[in-house]
Amino acid sequence: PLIIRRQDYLPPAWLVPEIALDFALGLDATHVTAKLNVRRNPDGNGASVLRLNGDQLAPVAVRIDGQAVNDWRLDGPDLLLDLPGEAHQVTIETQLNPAANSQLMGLYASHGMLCTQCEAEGFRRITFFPDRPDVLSTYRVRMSGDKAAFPILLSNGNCEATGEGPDGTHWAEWYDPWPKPCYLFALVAGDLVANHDSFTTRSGREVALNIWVRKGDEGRTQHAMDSLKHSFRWDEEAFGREYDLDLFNVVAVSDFNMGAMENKGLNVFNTRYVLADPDTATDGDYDAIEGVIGHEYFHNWSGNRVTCRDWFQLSLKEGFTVLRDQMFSADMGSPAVKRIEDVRVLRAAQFPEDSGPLAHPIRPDSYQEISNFYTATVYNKGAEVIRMMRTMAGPERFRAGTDLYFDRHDGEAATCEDFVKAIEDGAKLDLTQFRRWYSQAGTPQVSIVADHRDDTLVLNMTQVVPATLNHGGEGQPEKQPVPIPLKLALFDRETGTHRGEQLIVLDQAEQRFVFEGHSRPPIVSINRGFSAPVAIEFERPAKDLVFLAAKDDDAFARYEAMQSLVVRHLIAVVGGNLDERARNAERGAIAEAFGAVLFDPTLDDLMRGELLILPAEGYLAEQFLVADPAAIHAEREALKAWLGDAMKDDWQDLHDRVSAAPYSRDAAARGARKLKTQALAYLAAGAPAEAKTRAIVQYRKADNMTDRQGALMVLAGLDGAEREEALADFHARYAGNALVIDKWFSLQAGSLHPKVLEHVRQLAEHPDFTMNNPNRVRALYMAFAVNAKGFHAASGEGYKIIGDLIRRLDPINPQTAARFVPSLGRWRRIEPKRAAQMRAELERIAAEPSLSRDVLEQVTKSLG
Ligand code: HT7
Ligand code: ZN
Repeated sequence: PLIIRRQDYLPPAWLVPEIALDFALGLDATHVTAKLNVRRNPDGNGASVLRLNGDQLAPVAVRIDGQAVNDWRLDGPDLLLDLPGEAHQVTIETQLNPAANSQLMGLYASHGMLCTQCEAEGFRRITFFPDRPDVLSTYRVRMSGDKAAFPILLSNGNCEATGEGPDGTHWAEWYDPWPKPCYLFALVAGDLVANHDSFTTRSGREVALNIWVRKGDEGRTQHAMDSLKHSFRWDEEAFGREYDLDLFNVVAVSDFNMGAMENKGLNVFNTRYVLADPDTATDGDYDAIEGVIGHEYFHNWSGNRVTCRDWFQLSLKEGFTVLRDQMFSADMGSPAVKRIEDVRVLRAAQFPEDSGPLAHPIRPDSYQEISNFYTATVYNKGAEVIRMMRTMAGPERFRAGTDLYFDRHDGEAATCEDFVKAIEDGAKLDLTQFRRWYSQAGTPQVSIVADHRDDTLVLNMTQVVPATLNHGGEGQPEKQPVPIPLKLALFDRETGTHRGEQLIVLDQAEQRFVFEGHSRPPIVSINRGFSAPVAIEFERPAKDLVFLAAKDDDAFARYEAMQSLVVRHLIAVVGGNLDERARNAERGAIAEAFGAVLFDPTLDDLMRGELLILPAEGYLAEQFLVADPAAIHAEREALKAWLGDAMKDDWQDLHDRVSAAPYSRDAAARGARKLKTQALAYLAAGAPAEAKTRAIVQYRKADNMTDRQGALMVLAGLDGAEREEALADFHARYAGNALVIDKWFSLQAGSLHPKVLEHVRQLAEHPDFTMNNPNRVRALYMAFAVNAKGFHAASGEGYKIIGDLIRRLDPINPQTAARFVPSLGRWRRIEPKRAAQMRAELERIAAEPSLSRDVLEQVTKSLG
């Protein structure tokens, strides 16, 4: 396979300052004429050959400076032209079949509309072009098509002219004055309606805002519109960034490979991150919409105005933009709850990546297929790395750094190094050693031993960044220490107070931190706010954790103490290291901490809900070198059942209290809904009959999707006619609403029901299931792949289901297929019997005669 390496970067030989595109649109035949004004790059290698990337394209016609030529040649998928002069006009015609494009990259059809997805390398499926992010052009786009089929014609920038054509056709011409890489090009044509609004920027520019959806969906766009306006305002206030066109369009598409796409002035969204109303969207859906709308909008500066030099720099825009969307959501809601949720995502998705065969630094060194690098490492760890810079600099100095970055690199294709240097210069921070965070994969493991003598506390710390062998790739066997900023507070165990938060930076392999003036051994609250994305090992008495869980004034630290209490208990029981008495004592300590949380009047319900969540099975598995997923599942469920039974009255009281709250979108009502389903879930584990009765009532009375889905989730895991009735009712009630039917698939595939494997097989045959819609595929199979009970079934059947899916989906949508490989790729960290079954499944995939580059890369690296 061809391996692309970061070190091999060369500037482009030719630049394309302008491109004019003409689209004669049709669902199964679209004709594209591209006129490229090209000129030799003074910083290039001087070659006279112009390489234009293509992917499954054949040129219909090629002209140079208006003259037809036929001495062009193909090099694999690419078109090569010899150009004698300094500057030329190159015209290329191509013919596409959007309806046949099941990969959803390039120009494709979705429910009668046409739309594009060009990041990372989709533009080369539309026309031949130097498809790399350091070639920036202004775009003039003309499109024509049947007016009845495509009444709305959109592209980037501003619409400059429209008109009627022959035979019921019409046309529109768009011009985007901001030079951009081709991955930010977009076109949409379809029968759409909009929610129209406007926003006035701080300098007085009036921006028209439109959210385009299919007819009938317009009533579900208001939350997205509100989120968009909040995003515009927030970026002005938090980062000094103003919008730079008179128009901002968002289009919702139901067939989409990812969440959304930040095309300049024309964001294209998965419907999932646009459409919401209380009857069909959960509180989680509302939050996700706000976050993704913000994320794509913030890319206008972090990604579009300053873009990436090459795809190795992806975290430059993605890590930074994730940090920006996290800060935005924190400011719009509860910062404490948002931080906990973000850490939970990091631990569930990124920590396993960092310790598995696909580990890579946030700035990777090589790739075969760039789509495989849109990862939790590049996005979420990338955000954590920039967050650490902010923690070390403080908010004001960090802002000076980002101001300098935007000023210095506006209009450029920049690198991660450019970003670090700008923060270094603007925030006045020495980041020499910190740069290792960009080049080393793996989650640093910090060990802490506390030693208290006289009135002095010494924290002896070590850090190890584990070797990441990246089987099949070059790997990183040896690592250097990284600077780890740790926020810390020392609580006096008698007064229950501390003298203020401090920031220490662990930057050696071994280091001592001395704290004087503590006559009693203090209780150490460390990595407050999750100030560094590391794993911490710190042996301490359960009573210290119970104290922190009940009293820490840092919300994240409180959550962390709760998690640690449960994690260490479950590690011990799974390892068979606790006798009955010790187990009961530990369960008692956990119940005590749960009680403190349940009855703490200072907590709001949203935060209370966070503190009552048990650590995820995936995160527990991470704590073992080799994990037994069945044992982890069984013990976690046993603890849940014990808590459900031992605290039955408390859960019932809680369920009664929160059920009385009327529906509203305010924080108190959202907190009540979160606790409602949590109480049900604990009851379902410990007192199933009681849970069933309550779940049926909750389902029937529900006036919103959060309650209805929560109740159905509990029922879907229990046996009996009520389960079938509720599922049938849900399906009938929401027939035709794709996003809600997705939930119906997910609830069953993710359920604790003993027949989940059989259910998943049946659901794959359901008339509503299709391999051509990524949302539907993910709804069924992602929900299943993270359902440890089903996926890790002792028979190996769960692995086979995912293996079969990958093989069947690969020819249809390789990008989506490849996203399922990591679940099988974790076999080295699973007990031997299951590991062999997982590996065999990977081998079965590898034996397929014509795998996509996407799946092949992930499978070969996973087999190692
Ligand atoms: N920047 C966008 C990435 C994206 C994408 C990448 C590969 C294939 C399809 C895709 N759709 C969107 C999304 C974002 O991070 O904002
Ligand atoms: Zn992004």
